[in-house]
Amino acid sequence: MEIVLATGNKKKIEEIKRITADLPITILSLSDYPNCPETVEDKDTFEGNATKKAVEVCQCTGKAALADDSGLEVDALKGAPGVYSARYAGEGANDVKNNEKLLQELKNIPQDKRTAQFVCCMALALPGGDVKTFFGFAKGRIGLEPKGKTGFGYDPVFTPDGFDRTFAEMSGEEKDRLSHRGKALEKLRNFLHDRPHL
Ligand code: ITT
Repeated sequence: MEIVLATGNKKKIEEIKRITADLPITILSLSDYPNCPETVEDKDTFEGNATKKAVEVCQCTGKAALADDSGLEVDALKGAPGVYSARYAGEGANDVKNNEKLLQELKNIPQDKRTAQFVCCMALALPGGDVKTFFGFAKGRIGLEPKGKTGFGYDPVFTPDGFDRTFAEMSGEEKDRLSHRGKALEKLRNFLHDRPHL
């Protein structure tokens, strides 16, 4: 089965390819379809944005499309940055600026109140019109300073529950076993396993 990955985020592509390497699917990327327009992410839920991205790419390519909408929900910030995680620091935001803003917002919050979770919604849109969504969550806490060099996004400030290292201090494979994306893709794996002829 061929699936087009409906994401422009190279780090997500790397993780999704690594986690699905043993599945009987061929992953195509948007660079194979340069005429597909970029989806405007204007929904206020992960599921809404993931579904919109997957459906638009499925319609444009005529092939099954898999989208990932994900982000970080911080309890002390009432769930922010949430669906706005990629652009938290505003126009021209990047990972360093987003992490700086997050640490600044949390500067008066004590360690035991810095709880957070990563959320990932993967949406699989099929050419017949069906859309399936799969969620994954990773609970943890936000540190006082960035640590580690691997991964992307908020990985240097996020330590998963039960560990004393950030995602950015772990190998990719270790992060995959614990991460929101790894868990959502585990559900996709089971879905595809039960439907070998999709
Ligand atoms: P696409 O929409 O093209 O897939 P994007 O980067 O804009 O790429 P999102 O809108 O889903 O993707 O935003 C996800 C943001 O959430 C991402 O840019 C990071 O800031 C954060 N994020 C998601 N998963 C993460 C992870 O595994 N580790 C660290 N940060 C993550």
